[in-house]
Amino acid sequence: MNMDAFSLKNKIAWVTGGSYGIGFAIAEALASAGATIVFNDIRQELVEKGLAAYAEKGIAARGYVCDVTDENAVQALVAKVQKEVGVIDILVNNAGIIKRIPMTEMSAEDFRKVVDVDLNAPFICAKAVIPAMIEKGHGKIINICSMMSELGRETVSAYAAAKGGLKMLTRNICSEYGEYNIQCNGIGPGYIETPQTAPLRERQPDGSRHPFDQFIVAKTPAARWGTTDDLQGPAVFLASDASNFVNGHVLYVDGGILAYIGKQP
Ligand code: NAP
Ligand code: GCO
Repeated sequence: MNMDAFSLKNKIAWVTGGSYGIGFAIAEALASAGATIVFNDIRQELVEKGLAAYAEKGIAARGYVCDVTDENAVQALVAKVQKEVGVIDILVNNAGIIKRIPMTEMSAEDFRKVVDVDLNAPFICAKAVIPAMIEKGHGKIINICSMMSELGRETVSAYAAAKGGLKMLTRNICSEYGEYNIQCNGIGPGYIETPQTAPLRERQPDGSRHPFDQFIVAKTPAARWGTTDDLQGPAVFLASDASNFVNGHVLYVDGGILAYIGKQP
């Protein structure tokens, strides 16, 4: 097998919400495989922070301020990137939020906000890049799903509904655009150490580990939280020609959580 299949040389990758966290790690990996990195974030200071972080890694990324829930802003961003950098070959729908509120206490407005960022925005961004991918004859879309694409848990109703929908949007983009050599797959990270999960790992006042931290470690065959590094290889695979016959799939990078009933107490 020719390992060049994993190369992303001459490819342009757009990672939404890529200033830090999982998006940044995935962008770093795609850059290591040769891709030119474009990222956006919702605030200028975050874009600046991201640019500095990429520069520290020797990556000449392009950063733009854009709220991925704003279709006009996304369309304008894609046109600007196309003019300044080139046609986007790889889209990573990474930007996401979570609100942990018991469902009966969650406002409809909060529910809508989570669905807007975690499901509507991936639709908006994919819709914006697909026409040029069709014209170019290829494209890769990677949707960052979640354990909650498969499982529910208390307080994350909006997030689980959105991430479950994102799994089906992934399958539908595959179904509708596979004939144009566009592969749309998901990555389903397990529990990963990022700012988004920091509240679930906070040390207790007595110095003990957070109960949820202990729960997740017990639920994970790997007996640890994931790190953003764990997602880098899977992302390069799904962004590269090595996965040209993989479509509509969600690759769970979860240390085995989904396979495991859990350790007997
Ligand atoms: P994070 O640390 O909260 O980072 C999310 C990024 O998305 C931030 O840069 C955030 O910018 C940006 N963002 C949020 N709303 C946006 C919008 N409307 N427009 C543009 N950018 C926006 O999250 P993470 O842990 O890295 O997670 C990244 C993705 O992986 C999310 O989709 C998350 O659901 C998913 N995921 C995470 C885990 C985990 O355990 N961490 C596991 C499975 C899936 P701001 O800082 O300005 O909000
Ligand atoms: C939570 C966590 C999870 C992770 C991730 C798991 O509150 O349960 O935030 O939702 O973010 O999505 O795959």
